[in-house]
Amino acid sequence: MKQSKTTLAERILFFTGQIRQIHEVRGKDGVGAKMDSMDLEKLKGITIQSATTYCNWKGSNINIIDTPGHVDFTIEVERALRVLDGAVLVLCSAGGVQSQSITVDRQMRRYEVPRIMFINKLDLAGADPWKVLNQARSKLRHHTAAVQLPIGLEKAFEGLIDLVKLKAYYFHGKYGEDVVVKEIPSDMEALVADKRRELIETVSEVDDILAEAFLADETISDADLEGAIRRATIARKFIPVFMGSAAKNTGVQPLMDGIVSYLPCPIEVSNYAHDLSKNENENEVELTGSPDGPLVALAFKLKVKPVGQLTYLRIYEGVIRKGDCIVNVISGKKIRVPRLVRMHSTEMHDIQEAYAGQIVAVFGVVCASGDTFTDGSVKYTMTSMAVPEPVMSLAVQPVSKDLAGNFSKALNRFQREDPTFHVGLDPESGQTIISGMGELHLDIYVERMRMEYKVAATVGKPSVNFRETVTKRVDFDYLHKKQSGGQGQYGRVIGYIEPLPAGSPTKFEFENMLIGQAIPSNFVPAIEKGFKEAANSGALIGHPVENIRVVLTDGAAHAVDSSELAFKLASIYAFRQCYPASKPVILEPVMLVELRVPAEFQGAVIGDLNKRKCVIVGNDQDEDDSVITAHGPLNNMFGYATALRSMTQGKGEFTMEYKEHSPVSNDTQTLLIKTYNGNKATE
Ligand SMILES: Nc1nc2c(ncn2[C@@H]2O[C@H](COP(=O)(O)OP(=O)(O)OP(=O)(O)O)[C@@H](O)[C@H]2O)c(=O)[nH]1
Ligand SMILES: [Mg+2]
Repeated sequence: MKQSKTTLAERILFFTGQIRQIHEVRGKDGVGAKMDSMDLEKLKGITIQSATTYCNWKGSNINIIDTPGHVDFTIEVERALRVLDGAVLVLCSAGGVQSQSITVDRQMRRYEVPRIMFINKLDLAGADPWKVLNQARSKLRHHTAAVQLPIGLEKAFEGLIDLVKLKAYYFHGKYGEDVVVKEIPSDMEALVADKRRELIETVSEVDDILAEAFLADETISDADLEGAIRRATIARKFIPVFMGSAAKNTGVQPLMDGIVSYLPCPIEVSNYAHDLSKNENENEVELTGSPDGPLVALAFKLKVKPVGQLTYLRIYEGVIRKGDCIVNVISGKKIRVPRLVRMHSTEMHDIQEAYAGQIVAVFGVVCASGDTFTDGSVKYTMTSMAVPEPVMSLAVQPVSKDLAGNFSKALNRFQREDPTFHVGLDPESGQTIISGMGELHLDIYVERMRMEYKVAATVGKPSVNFRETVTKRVDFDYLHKKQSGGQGQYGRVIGYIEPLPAGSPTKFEFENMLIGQAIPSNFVPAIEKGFKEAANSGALIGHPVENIRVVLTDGAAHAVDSSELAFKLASIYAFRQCYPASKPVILEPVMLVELRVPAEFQGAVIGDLNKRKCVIVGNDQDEDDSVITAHGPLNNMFGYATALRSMTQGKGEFTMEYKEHSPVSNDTQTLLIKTYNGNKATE
């Protein structure tokens, strides 16, 4: 069940005057929400890319990023959390803490982002904010308490009580724009007293000032309580819980008040950079967050437009002005800022200058995402976001040759914009291979290629690159002789092939150990070439043969009929003849897999890993999670993201990286050879 982040963002933009009209995600008017601007987002009703906007609420400037919820687009969440000073974790009051909530909450923790929680959809049947709050305590280990109480629930949901100010709020007018403040209904006074006490107690546990007043039984004013909640939230020791219904326009304005009251402003957050002019161990500098210092800005996202690159910047210190020269600390390049804008989803609003704390975009500045810009007076770099490695690959091909231009244009753009999307060529088949975070991730790009670039593409099955190798020394002695009519061919090669010792830096070695003039030395390069060519395609399944040494010890030549071609052919045939006797094996890429799953799923996950022929090399407990390390064949891991997601209700995370090529099992080898020969026979 979706949490409605985009629906909530739409209300925020409406109440802050950034949009004049509310449009629903997949609404009947066909317009769609402001923050889901991409055609495919409107079509599917899901957020694929995060959208950036800004607003002003009661005098405070707020930059907002609406992120996708789906784990395949996790990079969008990573980069948003990298640059935001505070976050609103939106939960559904019926669905509660879901798998993606856990993942996102873990990311918020990684970037040490203070957060508040919004329990949405109180109008839904089965809405139970207290159940969700308890789940946050147990599943997310949040130290948390409600700062509001609902007046009525489900169909009868009509307003909220503010536990700090002790007032009741109702939302009148067509869009709930008219907030009516009333006294607390008398039948709710006891409950309110109870919940307020719970709030004070919970905050007291992590705030000494409030604890003192609470223990001394002093009366606690609104301002005391508000101050304590703010301190505890910014210190990431407490998460205040707000409630409402975004779609019914109930509770959005108090949430905005909460964002201003409890989340930090830029100068209250510590941000660090590395000073490249200093030693590695002592180069961390704290940024002031003030406009007075030298400019330090992080490029966290970019978009490739037909007319140039749009680069999103978070400014951490200093000021940036249109026309300024800024320096890319990574490349050392000095660039003039031709255009400075504030993004309102896809709209660009031109501005002349921007300050520390703001999120803006520059147009026409080429850089990579993760680059740091300064005014040139300092050499600071900021750490970039965590970029996970792609987990699966697919072969793609445009259906017709005419589409090749647009096909590569689209892939180039996607690859530059999304660091989790990789494009490569399969050296063996020459096909374009795309890699990414999961099936949805790759599907979306194939779909975008069709919608935005009019390129229909065929998609293959995921595959891995096998290799072959020899395990035993074998001798060869091959005479290639053709002396009937015309120019003859004559060449004889004698020697052996053997496996290279483990850990050799090269994958193919050729050694000439000829003594005397059995073969004139000018033919030796052709012999080496012949063996190399033959090793390009092993006899087992046609994949390259690696870790092999070819030694030439003897041979024979003919005064007239020997030629480079004759010796090259002799070598190719010699290799093919002796290769089967060398006990060749197929090698497959083996991955280092690291999993983190809630302990309750450990048994199921390990059982499945065994079935996939993974070897478990580590299994540790980390709080409620099991951290499992395994080595497993990539070929058995396709679809694993999906499998793990369903095995663990989406709560499992894993990373996978290439470790080495190792021999496949005998059964697998037999099967692969059978398939290869079968395919060859049908060709
Ligand atoms: N009953 C009810 N429905 C709501 C409420 N708020 C939003 N919805 C509906 O729930 C759905 C939420 O969709 P989105 O706003 O796109 O959710 P999201 O969290 O942005 O989804 P992703 O970005 O794809 O992760 C929409 O169909 C909304 O109409 C609410 O308060 N009550
Ligand atoms: Mg959304």
